[in-house]
Amino acid sequence: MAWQDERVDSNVYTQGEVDRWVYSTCNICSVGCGCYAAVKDGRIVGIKGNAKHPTNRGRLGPKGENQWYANSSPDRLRSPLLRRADGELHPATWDEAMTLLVDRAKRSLAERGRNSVAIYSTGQAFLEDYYTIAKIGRAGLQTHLLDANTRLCTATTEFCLLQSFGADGSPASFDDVDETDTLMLFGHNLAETGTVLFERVIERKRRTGKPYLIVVDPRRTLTAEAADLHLQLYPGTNVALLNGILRHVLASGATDQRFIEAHTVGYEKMAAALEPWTLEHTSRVTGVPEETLRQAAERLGTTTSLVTTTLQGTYQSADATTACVAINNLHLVRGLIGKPGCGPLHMAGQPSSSANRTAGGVGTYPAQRNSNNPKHLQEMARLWKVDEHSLPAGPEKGIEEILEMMEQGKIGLFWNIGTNPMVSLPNRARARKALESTFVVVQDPFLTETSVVADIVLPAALWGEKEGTMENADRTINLLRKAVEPPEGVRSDLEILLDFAARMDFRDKEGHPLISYRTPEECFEEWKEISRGRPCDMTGITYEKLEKHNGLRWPVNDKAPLGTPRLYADHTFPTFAEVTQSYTKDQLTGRALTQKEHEAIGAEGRAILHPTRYLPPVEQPDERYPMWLTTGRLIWHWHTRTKTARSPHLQVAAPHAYVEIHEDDAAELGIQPGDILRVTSPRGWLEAPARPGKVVQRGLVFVPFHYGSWERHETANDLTADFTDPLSKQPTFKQAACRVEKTGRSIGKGPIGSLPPGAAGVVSSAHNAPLPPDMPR
Ligand SMILES: Nc1nc2c(c(=O)[nH]1)N[C@H]1C(S)=C(S)[C@@H](COP(=O)(O)OP(=O)(O)OC[C@H]3O[C@@H](n4cnc5c(=O)[nH]c(N)nc54)[C@H](O)[C@@H]3O)O[C@H]1N2
Ligand SMILES: Nc1nc2c(c(=O)[nH]1)N[C@H]1C(S)=C(S)[C@@H](COP(=O)(O)OP(=O)(O)OC[C@H]3O[C@@H](n4cnc5c(=O)[nH]c(N)nc54)[C@H](O)[C@@H]3O)O[C@H]1N2
Ligand SMILES: [Mo]
Repeated sequence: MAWQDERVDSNVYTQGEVDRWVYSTCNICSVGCGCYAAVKDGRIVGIKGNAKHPTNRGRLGPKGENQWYANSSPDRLRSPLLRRADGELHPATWDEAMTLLVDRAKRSLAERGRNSVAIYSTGQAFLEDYYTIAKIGRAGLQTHLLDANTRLCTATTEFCLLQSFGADGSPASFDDVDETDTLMLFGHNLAETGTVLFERVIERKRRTGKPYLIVVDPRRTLTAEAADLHLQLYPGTNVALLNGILRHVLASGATDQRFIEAHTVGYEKMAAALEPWTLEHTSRVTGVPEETLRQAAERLGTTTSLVTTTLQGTYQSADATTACVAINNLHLVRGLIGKPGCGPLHMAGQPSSSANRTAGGVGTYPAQRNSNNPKHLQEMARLWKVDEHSLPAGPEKGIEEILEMMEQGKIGLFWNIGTNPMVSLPNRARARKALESTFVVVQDPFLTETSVVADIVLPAALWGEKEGTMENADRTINLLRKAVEPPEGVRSDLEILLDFAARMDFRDKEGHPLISYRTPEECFEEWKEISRGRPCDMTGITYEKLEKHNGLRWPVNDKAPLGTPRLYADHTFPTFAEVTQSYTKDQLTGRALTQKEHEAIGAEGRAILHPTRYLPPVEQPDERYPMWLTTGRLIWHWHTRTKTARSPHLQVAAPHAYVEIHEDDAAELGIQPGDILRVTSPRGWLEAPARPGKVVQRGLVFVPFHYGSWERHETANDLTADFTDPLSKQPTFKQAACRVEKTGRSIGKGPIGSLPPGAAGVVSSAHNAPLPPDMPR
């Protein structure tokens, strides 16, 4: 069992009793903690953990506890805004805004053809929203330009799973984390980015000594501090490290030959590619001492159970998909998959990015259908009652390709839902220029940095103000009930999408409206039929059942009425030509294979082992830019801070960006703590105070990416590069070259950047802390 006990974390601010507690799920991060929203006088006044939810047994992280402040922030948008002739955004009615949106969509289709409207959505909305985006996009607008911030986040999860196993969906679950002897966190700073899951791991470790914890990260993070073994590799060398480990595992005879023969294809080619990767060579390339590598390889070669998680240190690194495929290879050659305590757990980041991949709001078709398989498209056409030839086929386009299409004048409308790309896209100067050249709709509860490029702004309802489901990182579908009405003038994403579909008058073959459902639950009921018989079968789910059981893991159907804790227990993989979600891609170039080429692999229910070639990061430090730059997260903030900066507690904990630098590098450059540094890359610069220490390795600086104000010049993505992984098309946020200089200014002594976790008055100890006087009540 996961947790020994319940512990109900809460953060409520009200005089007296609350009126009611409404069933919900935390909308921060992919762990997916069960919670209740506190309602008083029609407003959300707090939150508490759900003691019965198996994921968290009542616990919440600091951001989870603080997410509700944003709901009552006085600067919520209350009406649509339109950019008028004076170049400014002005309030408008919903009718005006929707009429303009529909007009622009029609114009774009008429003037530029089918693939000229792009919807760029999120990993923070609901499965019902994504399914609706898929239906509107594919069957209504007939565009294959559906993408989301999930491209920046978990595209690699999907593509590494397609490569190795034939379909999306992480094999292992959090239950396996509870059971495993060895847990490897690969490029995953769980202590700061999945706080409740980290607590779950650490609580068990304190009690039982298990699991043995291996952390792979170029920084000595809080997570690495808790590890039994920290592999502090050079940035961008994940594949080299994994190749070295795999070669050692193979050479030491630690493989499961029976499993390899019965359940995999491709062993010979995979093994041949590992030949150069002796531990000595691997040590030279990765900077990890040979002895440490041997220790890791021996542990990974002997452990009888293993869960490996991956996150942005893998996905946003050079060779992203290849590194994750190497991890799949490791699990396969040791037969450590489909058994308790075993399997890769390629993570998601956002609370429901997995649902967007599952429901088809991005890239691939709904319910893991293969858009290169005519039979799958026929089936979609039958289910949606549309003409098969109207559905766009072919490979998906990632956001970086969509930006390129904007630069070429091919996009007539870019509809941005629930994401803030002017802070989160790499190389944002280029991205801004592309967006400025296009008609842009921004759907968000707040005016964000992205509003500067918006032609229409649509005010959206937030968490707690709408109903729907989300899918977390381990395939759990969770329900969120509506706690309160959205503020006057604000609509939910689903309402906006349904209104758009109605105004566009999309019809099916029989002349009926393409979309006939009116509520989230009706939408879910339709979606269930779309999922029938597919890997993500949800035909056994109802909203009621989700609430009763506190979430269920897909597939949930007649065979598995209470869901499926781990995939591939029978060691059959969805690689059959007629089932597979993808004919796979060439592991080196990313070229999509044809059906014939896929058949030639001969997988037919077996997993595929791919050769994993190491390619160093595209951009390397040189004389002008002698240091590595990496970017990532702090425990206190959520992405572009539209929610967390509105919590007084979190804002105080980390009010501005900073530059983490090794103390020896700082000493060499004459840098004192608090000195304001200018960090320059080939694409731009930022200025922020220095925090020298031992977290980063020498030659590396780290800047959190949460800070995006156009005025303050502290934005990591002014510096990052827009190179993408050839398979997943995910940008390489984790490696760029930079130069660090002193500006001669300093913020002086005192806390720099971010308080340590557990700081008094900030985290759980802040329960019932009074709000500062200027906070809304
Ligand atoms: N506090 C907080 N939590 C969050 C979020 C948030 O904004 N704030 N966002 C959520 C989302 S959407 C996501 S995607 C996740 C992300 O969660 P994580 O992936 O855990 O977070 P990051 O800080 O982006 O990156 C993780 C680590 O990758 C390391 N890294 C950099 N380069 C390399 C490399 O070459 N190899 C390896 N092995 N590691 C490398 C970095 O040093 C960093 O510690 O967090 C989720 N949880
Ligand atoms: N340099 C660097 N850049 C990165 C990363 C990194 O590690 N380094 N990580 C990348 C990753 S993994 C991610 S996930 C992205 C995240 O990047 P973004 O998605 O751009 O960041 P968020 O701040 O989460 O943006 C969500 C937006 O949706 C709005 N919103 C909240 N709730 C709702 C809702 O219910 N409906 C609607 N319509 N809007 C809502 C919020 O106000 C906010 O503006 O950043 C990526 N960019
Ligand atoms: Mo993410």
